[in-house]
Amino acid sequence: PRNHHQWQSGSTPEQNPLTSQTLSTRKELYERDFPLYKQPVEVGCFSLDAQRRFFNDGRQMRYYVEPDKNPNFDLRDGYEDRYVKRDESVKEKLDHILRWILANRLKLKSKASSHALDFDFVTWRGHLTKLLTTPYETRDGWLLAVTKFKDTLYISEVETEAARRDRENRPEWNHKMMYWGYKFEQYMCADNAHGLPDSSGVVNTNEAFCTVVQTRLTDHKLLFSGEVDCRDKDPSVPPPACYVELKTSAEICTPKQRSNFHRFKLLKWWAQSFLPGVPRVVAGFRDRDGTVVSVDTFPIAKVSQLIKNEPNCWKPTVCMNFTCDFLSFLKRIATEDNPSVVYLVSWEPLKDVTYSVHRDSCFSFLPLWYVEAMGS
Ligand code: 0WD
Ligand code: CA
Repeated sequence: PRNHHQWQSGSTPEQNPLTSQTLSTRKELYERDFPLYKQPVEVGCFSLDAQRRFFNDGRQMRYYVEPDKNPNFDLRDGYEDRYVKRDESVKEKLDHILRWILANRLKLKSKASSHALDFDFVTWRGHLTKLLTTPYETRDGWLLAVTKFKDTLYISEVETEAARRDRENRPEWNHKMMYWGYKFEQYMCADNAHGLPDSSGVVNTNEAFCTVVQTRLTDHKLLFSGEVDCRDKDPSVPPPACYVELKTSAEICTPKQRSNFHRFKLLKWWAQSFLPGVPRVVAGFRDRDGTVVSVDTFPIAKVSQLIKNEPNCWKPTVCMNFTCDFLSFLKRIATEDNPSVVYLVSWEPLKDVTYSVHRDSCFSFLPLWYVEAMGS
C-alpha cells in the first residue's frame, strides 16, 4: 500500500495514524508519492483599503513593472516619514474571508439540498503555508483554532505566547527590515497597467489585494484566500497564472549562503506560492544597508530542480503529504458541528501535534453575523 511506511513507527494502537489522537510531524513518515493537488482556480478576490476596510472587488490590484537588472533601490527611504503601519494587535481572524463568502454565496456551489458550502476547509493561505513547512520547522510552533460549522471546517490561527512576546519586543532593526519588504513592492508595482511605480508615495500596510481560490488536496475540498503582491500587465493571462509574488532577501555571496537560501528560504517561498498556483517569485537581493543590488525571477515549477543537488534538503512531497494527513486528522477529531466549539490544535518543534476542546471560550472565532447569515 502507498502509505505502508506509516506503520513502521509503531505497533501500539495509539500510534495507528487512523485512530491516534496525536499526529507525528517526522518527515520520514511522509516520503511517499506526491498527492493529488488540483490546479487552483480563482473564484474571486477582495481588497482592503488604506483604512483596512473590506471591498468585494479588485481595487487594490497592482501591476508588475520590470525593473533594471541592477536597480539600486534604497529600501530605507520613507521609513521615518512615509510609512503607515497596520495595527498588528488587531486580530482579524477569518473575518475578511467570511465577509467575502457572504457576498458571494450565490456563485459558490452549495451542497445539494442544503445551504452548506461545498468545501471541507476554509482558511487563509498563510495558515496552510505553515502546515506545509511543519516537517522542516525547527524554531516556531503554531496554534490553530478549528471549528466545524455546517459540515465545513474553519481553520484560524491563534498567536502563540512566544509569537506575542516576539512581536511586542521586536527590536528597531527588525521593524526596519519588515518595512524593506513593503518598500520593495512600491518600487516594483504600478497602480494601473500602463503606469509606473511611484517611490515618492506613502507605504501603507493596511492595503491588500487578496485572491480567493478553490482546489482539492486528495479528498479535501479547500477554499482559501491569500494576499497577492501584483499581476502581469498582459490582460490575456488569467489569474492565478498572472500573479507575481515579490520578496527581498540578503545578497548571496558565499556557497554556504546559497545553500541556506535553498534549504530554508526557497522552502517558504515555494510553499506559499505553490498553494494558490502563483507561478513566479521575483526576488530583490539587498546589501547590508538595504539597497537592492540585483533582481531575479524564480519560477515555482523550477524550484525542485534548483534544490535537487542540496544535501539534507526539503521535499515538496513531504510538505504536501503531511498537510493532507493533517487535514484528515482534523476531520477525524473535529466531529461536533457547532459554531461555538473550538478544537485548539497545537504543535511545537520536536513534538507531535496535539489538541484540546473548548466551548464558548475566548478561542471561538466565527462571528455571530456570519453564523446568523448562514442560518443556524
Ligand atoms: O489573523 C491572523 N493570524 C492572520 C491574518 C495571519 C496571516 C494573515 N492574516 C490576514 C491578513 O488579513 C492579511 O491581509 O491574511 C492576509 C494575508 O494572508 P495570507 O496571504 O494568507 O498570508 P501570508 O501568505 O502569510 O502572507 C502574505 C503577505 C505577506 O507577504 P510576504 O511576502 O511577507 O510573505 O501578506 C502580508 C505580508 O505582506 N501579511 C500580512 N498582512 C497583514 N496581516 C500578515 C498579517 N498578519 N501576515 C502576512
Ligand atoms: Ca511578498
